[in-house]
Amino acid sequence: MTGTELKNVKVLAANIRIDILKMLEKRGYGHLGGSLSIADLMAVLYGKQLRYDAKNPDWDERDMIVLSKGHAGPGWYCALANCGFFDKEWLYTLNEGGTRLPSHPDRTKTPGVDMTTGSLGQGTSTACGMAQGLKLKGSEQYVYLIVGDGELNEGQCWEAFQYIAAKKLNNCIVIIDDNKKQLDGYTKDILNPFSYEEKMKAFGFDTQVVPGNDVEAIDEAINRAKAVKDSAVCIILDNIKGSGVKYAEELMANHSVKFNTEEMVNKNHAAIAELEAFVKGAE
Ligand SMILES: Cc1ncc(C[n+]2csc(CCOP(=O)(O)OP(=O)(O)O)c2C)c(N)n1
Ligand SMILES: [Mg+2]
Repeated sequence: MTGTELKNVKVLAANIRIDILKMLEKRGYGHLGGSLSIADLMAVLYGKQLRYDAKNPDWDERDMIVLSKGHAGPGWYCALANCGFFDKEWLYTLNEGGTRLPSHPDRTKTPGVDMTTGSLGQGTSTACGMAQGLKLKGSEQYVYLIVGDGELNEGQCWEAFQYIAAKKLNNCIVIIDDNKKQLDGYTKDILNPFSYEEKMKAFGFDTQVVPGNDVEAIDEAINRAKAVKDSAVCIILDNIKGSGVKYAEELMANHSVKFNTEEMVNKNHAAIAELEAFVKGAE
């Protein structure tokens, strides 16, 4: 990454976080931790790696994202809004009747969303099918499959991974958001997964582990993954649920959060102000 690219991606990540905080506070509640933990990844994808045309979201040669951990939809919507897919005002209609931004992504409703998700596990299979279809067509498009660590409790994921690895679908970049927590606790306490790295390697994936909040490391890992020609590829984000927003990282129950107390609203406003100061300082 050049210095300018790095700055732009960091600013994009901060803007995504600002909008996540604002939209969820406006809604009164929402999936805070898992949306924040994909902010840096989304910034690298939309700020650097992804081929897309925001004014023509159905462009034939676009890369595609399958956000299998669909409850982090708000994080994705904020990336799309910041990159010109739709007006930022839409963010404040999250999950309302008639909205174009339902709580979980719906490919029939939101520009830039190519696969409907929300039932955990299923996105792994749909991404696998999309990647296989693109391979058969001889297309150079990529599918970025984003999976949660808790989501990996779903057996369906492992069936899809077995297929992706066996067929060497290196156009499906599997990204595991290992943010250590799932809905109501630590992933290791609920169903100890042992080592995802060893598991993915054993399945046949070229596997890299990178800090989930280091945009340069994420970018380099994607570059490396794209250069792998003879096997499936996986990037594990060593991450923190709520990443990049201190109060959210420190909150134990940070999966779905309510903004119904003065304390929460104050903490949220302070976090927004801090991120806005960073963006201003970078200008
Ligand atoms: C099949 C299915 N079972 C249960 C749920 C409810 N659910 C939503 S999010 C979640 C926890 C997911 O944890 P993780 O994948 O680690 O996501 P993150 O930490 O990124 O929020 C659960 C159980 C669901 N959406 N789909
Ligand atoms: Mg998790």
